[in-house]
Amino acid sequence: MASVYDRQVDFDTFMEGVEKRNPGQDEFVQAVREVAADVFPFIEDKPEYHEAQILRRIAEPDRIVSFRVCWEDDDNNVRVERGWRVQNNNAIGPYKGGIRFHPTVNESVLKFLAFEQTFKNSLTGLPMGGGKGGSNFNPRGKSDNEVMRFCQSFMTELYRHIGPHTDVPAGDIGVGSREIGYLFGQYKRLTGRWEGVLTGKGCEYGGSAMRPEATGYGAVYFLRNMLTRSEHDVEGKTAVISGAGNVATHAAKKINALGGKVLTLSDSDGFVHDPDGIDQDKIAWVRELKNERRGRISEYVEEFTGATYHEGKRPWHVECDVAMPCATQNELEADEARALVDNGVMAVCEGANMPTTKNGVDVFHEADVLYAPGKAANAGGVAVSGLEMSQNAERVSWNREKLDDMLLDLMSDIHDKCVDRGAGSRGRVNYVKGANIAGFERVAGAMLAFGVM
Ligand code: NDP
Ligand code: 2IT
Repeated sequence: MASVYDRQVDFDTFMEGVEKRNPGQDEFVQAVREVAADVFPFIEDKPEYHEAQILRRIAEPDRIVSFRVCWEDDDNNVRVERGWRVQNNNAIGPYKGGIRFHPTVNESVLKFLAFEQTFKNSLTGLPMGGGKGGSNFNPRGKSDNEVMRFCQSFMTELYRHIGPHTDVPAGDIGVGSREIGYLFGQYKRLTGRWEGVLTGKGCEYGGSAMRPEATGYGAVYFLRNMLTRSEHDVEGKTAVISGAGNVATHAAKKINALGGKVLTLSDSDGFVHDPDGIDQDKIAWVRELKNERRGRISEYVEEFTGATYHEGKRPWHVECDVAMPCATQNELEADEARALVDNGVMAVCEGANMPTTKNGVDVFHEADVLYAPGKAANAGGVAVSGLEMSQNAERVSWNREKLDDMLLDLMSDIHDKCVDRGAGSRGRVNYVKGANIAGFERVAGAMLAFGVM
């Protein structure tokens, strides 16, 4: 039997080792398994990758920094949370990836996100390695001052590990423009330097136009590329979207702009179904609800008649042409995937990271549904982050039109890479395989060049 030290271990032995070394880290093991399932057949006849243990090295973060974050709430209680930064791989550029504030954050979640980010960033073609950070801090119900104090305390630890040439964080769940402002301000105060250490900044202080929109718009551009390839279009299609945050609302806006109709949005408490369509005015209202009033999606039905709210439920049983999970990981399971297929879904395009479970993905593949994994479809966000880094380095700012054109090109390019590497029989494309192999090749090529480290 092969041991984990054999030069050419097989997939099962490799995964056994990953499980053994990462006990209880289910999300991380899930993400590694999904990539390894495609990479192993690809490197079968490439002994140099085996000998250099490339995949094993990518699946072992370069380092994980974890720290205590103390802050005082508005009633002067001392609160203690945990913060992390997972620096997964910097073979092709500085570590790059978001920061997530959510009570479900733990080391497994951040390790899976940093691992996925490594492949996603590679697919963009830009010089960015993979990282992710965050805290189990729950922003829900906190005042602006509490969030500010938390962010300042978080950055007081994080600042020594990041920099424009080492590691460049951005936003993710629970970290939007308000939080990036507090984090950037504290970094500047601590170091005395104004530099492009974070992306997703406000436009007043070095942020890029189109960055807030980029993930959601980019995901819809990817969806359109998939549909076009099979001679369809977004126009006239109904879309079921989960989430009501940055990615979900921008995806919804672009679906509307291209002539589609958005039927649902959700948050962690439930979803709203609006058969009349969630048009641009309604989306503007949702964005104000979420970003200014910090409200819940359930309030939608008090504002707009004809819509229904479904407490504790996810939207995947609503009949639609396309589905876009844009909330969080493992939010679309096999039975829900089956419901979508039974209802005639034609394409599933992920705005979130790993929102579909492994069994759910299998359902889509077996049913021949066009299915785009997050690491390809949601890469527009980090790609425009990369463009924000370029603008900061050059001390220039580009306009929306130029950036939107660049985003369109970047998404087409990622789509083409997936088609090229994921081509199957009878013109079919396995976008998961395409994204995994194309993402892997570039990082692996760089790692081989560096030798053993
Ligand atoms: P936001 O914080 O703006 O919105 C997150 C949304 O998802 C909220 O509606 C939130 O509801 C919901 N949500 C969060 N956690 C859960 C959960 N455990 N169960 C159900 N719903 C949940 O985050 P973003 O829109 O930025 O991120 C959404 C997804 O997109 C994430 O997977 C993120 O990693 C991914 N992503 C984000 C990018 C970006 O540029 N922002 C780039 C690429 C990917 P509630 O308010 O109830 O928590
Ligand atoms: O998951 C992601 O790609 C992000 N949260 C965005 C990362 C970034 O650095 O812009």
